[in-house]
This record gives sequence, C-alpha cells and structure tokens, in this order.
Amino acid sequence: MKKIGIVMGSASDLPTVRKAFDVLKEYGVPFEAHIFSAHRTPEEARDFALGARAAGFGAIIAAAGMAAHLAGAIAANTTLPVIGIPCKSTNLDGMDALLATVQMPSGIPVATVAIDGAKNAALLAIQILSLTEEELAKKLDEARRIAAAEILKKDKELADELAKL
Ligand code: RP5
Repeated sequence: MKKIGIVMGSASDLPTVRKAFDVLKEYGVPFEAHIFSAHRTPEEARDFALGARAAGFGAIIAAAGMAAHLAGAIAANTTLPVIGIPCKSTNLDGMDALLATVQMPSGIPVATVAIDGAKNAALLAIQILSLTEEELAKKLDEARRIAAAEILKKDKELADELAKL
C-alpha cells in the first residue's frame, strides 16, 4: 500500500494534526509525518515534495496556520494529490490560513478541508488510496454505515422524547 505523507508548518500544529494520525492508524494506513515550514525550512519542504512520488507516497496532507503557504508550496513541487488543512490561529480564527490554503492559482490544486479539519483530511487521503485498495474501500463503507446507524438511533430517541411531551 502507498504511504500518506503529512507535513506541518510548526510543532504548534501537532494538536490538530494528531487527529489525522489517529484516523490513519485506525484504518491501518502507513504514514510518515514531518515538521517542514514553507517559510522557515523551504528547502526541506521542497525536497520532500520533489521526492514524494518516488518514495512511495500516494497523497500528501499539509497543515499550516497564519500565512499558510505550505500546502501550496508542496503542491508546486509534486503532482501527487495534496490535501491542505488550514490551522486555527489566535488572531483570525483560521480564516487567514483557510484563504491562503484554498485560493490556489489555476493549475496547482490543493484539496482544502475545513479549518482544523484533520479528520476529513485523513479520510480524503484514505479515499484516494481506496481507488486501488479494496480493503480500504470496504472499511470506508462500514464506517459510513455505522455513522448512519448512530444518527438514526438519535433520530428515534428524539421522536420517542417528543412523543412523550
Ligand atoms: C505557521 O505559523 C505554522 O503552521 C503555525 O500554524 C503558525 C505558527 O507557528 P509557530 O510560531 O507556533 O511556530 O507557519
């Protein structure tokens, strides 16, 4: 199975990114994570992206906050799918990172998830791998079935509660 690469701009992004680690572990997907910054360590970020396809990665998740150029800088140097996580910052609540990550110029896409949306970033990466990994497709289907059953259980509980009013 191909690996998922995860890069984040700072160790301060780790609390958000750990949620992606958890999902990838749950699905048994191999991953490698690094702290590389588009601004503070641009050469390391560039080299990682340039070598990612040959190194066996199937997609890259890039998380950054503030002037969040990391996902775009990674995407500039690979044609692997790049998933951007805009991280919440103190002053602008992540709107700065959201716009910096999502507003890519035509030709260099970054699939941007919600602010701090690490779980969806991991799920999207798994969905990409599931194109060739049948077992992952089955696990994704099962997770959707369980999530739907939970919602319907809550719906039934609500109906029962309202019926007693
Ligand atoms: C971004 O600046 C990082 O991705 C992080 O979200 C933000 C703040 O970084 P630190 O100053 O906490 O290292 O580059």
